[in-house]
Amino acid sequence: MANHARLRELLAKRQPGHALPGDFYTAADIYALDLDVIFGREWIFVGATCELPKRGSFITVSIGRSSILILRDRDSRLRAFYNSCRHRGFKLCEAERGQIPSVVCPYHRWTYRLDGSLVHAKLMPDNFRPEDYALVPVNLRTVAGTIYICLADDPPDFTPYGEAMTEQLAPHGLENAKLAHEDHLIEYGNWKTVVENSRECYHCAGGHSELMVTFLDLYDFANPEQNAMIQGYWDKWEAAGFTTHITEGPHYRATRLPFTKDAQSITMDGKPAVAKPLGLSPPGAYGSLRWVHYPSTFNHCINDYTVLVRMLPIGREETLVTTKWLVNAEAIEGVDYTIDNLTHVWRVTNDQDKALVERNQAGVRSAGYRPGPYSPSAEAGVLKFTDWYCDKIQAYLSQPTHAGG
Ligand code: 3BY
Ligand code: FES
Ligand code: FE
Repeated sequence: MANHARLRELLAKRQPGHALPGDFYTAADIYALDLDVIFGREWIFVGATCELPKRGSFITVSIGRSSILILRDRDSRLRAFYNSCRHRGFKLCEAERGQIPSVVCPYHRWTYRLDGSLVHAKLMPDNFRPEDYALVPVNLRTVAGTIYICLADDPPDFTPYGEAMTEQLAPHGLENAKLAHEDHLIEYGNWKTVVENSRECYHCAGGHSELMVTFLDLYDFANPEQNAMIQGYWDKWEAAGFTTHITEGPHYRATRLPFTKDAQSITMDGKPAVAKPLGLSPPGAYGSLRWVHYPSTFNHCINDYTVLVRMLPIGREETLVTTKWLVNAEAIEGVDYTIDNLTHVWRVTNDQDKALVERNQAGVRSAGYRPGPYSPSAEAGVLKFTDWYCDKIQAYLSQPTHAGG
């Protein structure tokens, strides 16, 4: 585990408004600390409830060193467990998704009900008590069709985010969606390099020509002309019953913003990729709900699809970026949409971001790296994230049990 005196020194060395000292992106002990303090204690976005449509549907996801099994039980309730058998720890489910009537460990066939209780273990002695060997549960919450888990025994309060996003996501129909496509990308950069890259569009003009056909790079909220334009859209949307206020907390933010003129979706031609809308359509004016939840996701709810991007560390300088495209459950592939048209813009954008992240990581690794200042307007989101991260590390160091370390 990280040396606390050194960590305090590193945090103290950080200049306000600047990128983090290099060790935060490269050091093995800080990576281990991140898995514990951030990924072991915060609520982590994992996916959408529509990915588990039936009783027995499951998905698996790795958070740090633990694989987690998320499933829908016989009462249709979503549950999460460590994906580890209570016999000798065998990883129960290898597949990333599927459907099972019960959880059967492939090693010695211990069998669990979908509520995690152990129902069968052969050749065990008479005094063996199955009730002592249920799967180890993991905290799970859902909000408006999205799923979060927390590995901590005493998770942080989910309510403020849950309430805010219940309202913001209400029109977007995520509970009636289906997963149209999922993509995985490994980016060879520290997870914070990946998140920071996702929190700014400072690089968009030069780096994302396909995205910028429809995406408005809005950051200058002191610009009266821009604000009047946005307000025009907000008035129309508000009149149609959509929330337009910005929802913000220390670890999240949701904003409803327009696209470039006349665009209706984030596609190559600005036209909807899906013939059947997902959720309610704002009349006459389109835009997206852009929302972020630290440490693991940013998303866009558009009239015709929602794109969920999940970023999870799999190594010190290795991050798994998973992109999920949700569409109306009734939409038929090949009739109402094609995967290529639906996914093109975000697939090329993700590839471009992978290249940017990897070069950023390469430069940060250099002995000549000196953290520079963020743009106060264009990189406000990056600063918010790194400040949040430093606050979490600082709070950990200030705990009575660690303060002297
Ligand atoms: O991931 C799988 O395919 C395995 C099979 C048995 C339990 N688990 C669902
Ligand atoms: Fe699962 Fe033995 S480890 S049954
Ligand atoms: Fe980008």
